[in-house]
Amino acid sequence: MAAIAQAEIAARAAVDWAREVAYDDSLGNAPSRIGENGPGEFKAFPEEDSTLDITVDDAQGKFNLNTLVTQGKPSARDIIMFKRLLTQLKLPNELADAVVDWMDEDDLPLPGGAESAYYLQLKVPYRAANRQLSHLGELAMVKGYTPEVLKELSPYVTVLPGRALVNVNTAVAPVLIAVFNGMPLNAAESLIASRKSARFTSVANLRERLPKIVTGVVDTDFVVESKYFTVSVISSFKHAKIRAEALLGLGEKNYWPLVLWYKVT
Ligand SMILES: [Ca+2]
Repeated sequence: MAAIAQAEIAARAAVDWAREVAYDDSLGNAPSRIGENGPGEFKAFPEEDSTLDITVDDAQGKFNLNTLVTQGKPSARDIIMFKRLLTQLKLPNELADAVVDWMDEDDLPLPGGAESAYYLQLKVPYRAANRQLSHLGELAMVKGYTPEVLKELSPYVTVLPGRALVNVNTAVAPVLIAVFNGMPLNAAESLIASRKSARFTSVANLRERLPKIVTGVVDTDFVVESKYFTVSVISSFKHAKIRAEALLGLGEKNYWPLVLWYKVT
């Protein structure tokens, strides 16, 4: 068999291994292996010259852009959060209007946005999707999302089905500041330090441990556990090497994770 095919089989096996990591994390047993670069123990083929580099990350540590529009309508509260993220990254607020227009069901542009009328005038014309994003790469079609912007933004945003919210146990400081109105950087950092010693077990538990300066917290703005995980794999077999990514979803009742998509990049 060609080495490239072997490398691909190993990458798919690695994604299956990652499903177990995500499942273990959802049960809260054993120390979580999420975010670690692993594994030492897993190898798809016994050959000396095959290697697997697998990272499983919590997808809900990032801001889910699909929360900006729910059932075709803009979600004002989530848009405010996204604008707070843009402000921190020193990116223009109009980017929020543009992606909301891209996803909302109507064809009426917001002040900083764009609808089909704009996209149909481009050299290669197309229409606004007017539905939620299917993957992060789709952003490149939206007004204002240049390669430079995408480079700045990508570490903090994601595209997940429906209303998958930010997990406060894994979100980085800029994402926490986006979620919580009035949270200064030092409060976000102390929250991160606090969860390192003990993760937030419930929304109520987070409320107790939140710095007093943060007010107006709404329980439905965030979660303390995740249903979605990303897997990144670098698989090499002899001279062949491939990179693959996958999204895992646990479903409502924490079933054995499904592979929602898998792609060789
Ligand atoms: Ca629209």
